Amino acid sequence: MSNSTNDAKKQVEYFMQGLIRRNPGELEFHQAVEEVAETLMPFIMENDRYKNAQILERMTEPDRVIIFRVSWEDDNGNIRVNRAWRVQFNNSIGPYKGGLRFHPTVTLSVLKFLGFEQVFKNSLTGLPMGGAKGGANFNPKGKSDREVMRFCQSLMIELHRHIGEDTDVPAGDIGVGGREISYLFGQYKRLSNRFVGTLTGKGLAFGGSLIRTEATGYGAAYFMENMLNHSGSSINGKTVAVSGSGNVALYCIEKVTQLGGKVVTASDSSGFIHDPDGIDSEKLAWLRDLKEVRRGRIHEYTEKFESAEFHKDKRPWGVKVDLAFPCATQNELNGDEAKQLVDNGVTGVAEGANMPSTLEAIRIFLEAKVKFAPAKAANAGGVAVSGLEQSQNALRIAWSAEEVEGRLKNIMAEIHSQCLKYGDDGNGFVNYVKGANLAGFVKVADAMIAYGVV
Ligand code: NDP
Ligand code: 2IT
Repeated sequence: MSNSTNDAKKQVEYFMQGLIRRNPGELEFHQAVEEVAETLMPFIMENDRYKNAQILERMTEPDRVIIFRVSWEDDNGNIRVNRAWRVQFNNSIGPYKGGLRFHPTVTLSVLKFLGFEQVFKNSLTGLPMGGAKGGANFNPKGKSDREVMRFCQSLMIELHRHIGEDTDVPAGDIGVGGREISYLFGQYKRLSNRFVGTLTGKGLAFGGSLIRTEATGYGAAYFMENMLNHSGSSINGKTVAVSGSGNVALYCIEKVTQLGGKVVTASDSSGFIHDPDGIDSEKLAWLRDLKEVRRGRIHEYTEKFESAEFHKDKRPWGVKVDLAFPCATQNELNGDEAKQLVDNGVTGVAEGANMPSTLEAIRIFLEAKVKFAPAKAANAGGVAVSGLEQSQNALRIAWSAEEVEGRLKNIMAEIHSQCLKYGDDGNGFVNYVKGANLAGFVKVADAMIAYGVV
């Protein structure tokens, strides 16, 4: 190991000790920062401009965190209490922007990791957006529409004073889709008495953008296609594993299939299905109805399609595939599973979910020279089209689906170029983790330094 690599390693250790001391127990946040610090530290140490500015210390401390109680009444008249947060991480290059997550596992640590990554991701899109994340430890599963509505309305009574079209613009994430955004936006409009684009992911009748629903999954597929094209290959003819069966997974499956790939898996928190014949467009339409309309469970797929098998409580990474798209949740692909994928000949992995791969899994992919697209790059299509929804709202116009998808495709290609600029090792291998972290970092860091000591 060279001296400078050794120094950078020591600096990362020292930096992480401080971060862990300041943020005890926030394991997901530590993990997200460590991944960034490992790739950024050598660059920062070589550039006095960033080193002297204590820029990593500043960028890992959110601008502010809002924590509040959400009380609501269930269908039986019981009073229920949840906790909600909005982590406004960094608005150096634009208004805060990022999703809301409703899931029982939501904690401050989870929202800080998501908010921190959002800062880099939004910077990579090239659009003027800062980074934030929010949500609640509320479980929408098994709740009636009216219960979800009352929860959303109660949450917005507090949240509305902290957001605005030029201040902070929330959107969806796990457990927050079209239904929830509609309730949230309806309540925001009543409280503020203004019709403005303060949330994205809205319905098409009230300011939503075409292709926003599809954008994250489509974008991940486009990014994979960009990576493969760069080495003279493509998705066409490849066998593909996807995890999850929510918003990101469903539209990732759709675009991969359109690009000629054969998707053989999908999952939810109860297990995964393996369909060696592939989830074609007809089966996908059925799966979308199961998940988006009937809110059913993934095993029902095997009752409908006999070619498939259900693997209870298992994840799809043991299936032999060429490409993998983890699209469910954080830490859903560990070191052993990464090794299994590599042993089975995987050549490309694109993260549709946020931080689905553990640090060990990422190291294994990079060592094996797998084309590995980190979430900040691969799933940036969702927030990018949210940015386009904001633009359309500000202009009071609506673009066609072709217009929006064309822009999405260009943005994903531009993110790919940015990753090459900073991640190409010159020997034919691209480290997209390094590329995405550095490209996302430079713009935000330069803005912060320009503002002085902030
Ligand atoms: P959805 O709520 O639509 O779907 C989530 C999917 O992941 C479901 O299949 C769900 O299964 C599964 N899942 C969630 N939590 C767990 C868990 N703890 N263990 C196993 N499976 C789980 O969410 P999205 O598709 O919107 O989000 C998926 C991922 O993509 C998240 O990491 C999110 O942050 C990220 N993302 C989303 C964007 C968007 O635009 N929506 C943009 C960029 C990233 P089950 O139904 O059983 O819970
Ligand atoms: O993680 C993400 O990028 C999202 N959940 C989308 C955020 C947004 O503002 O569209």
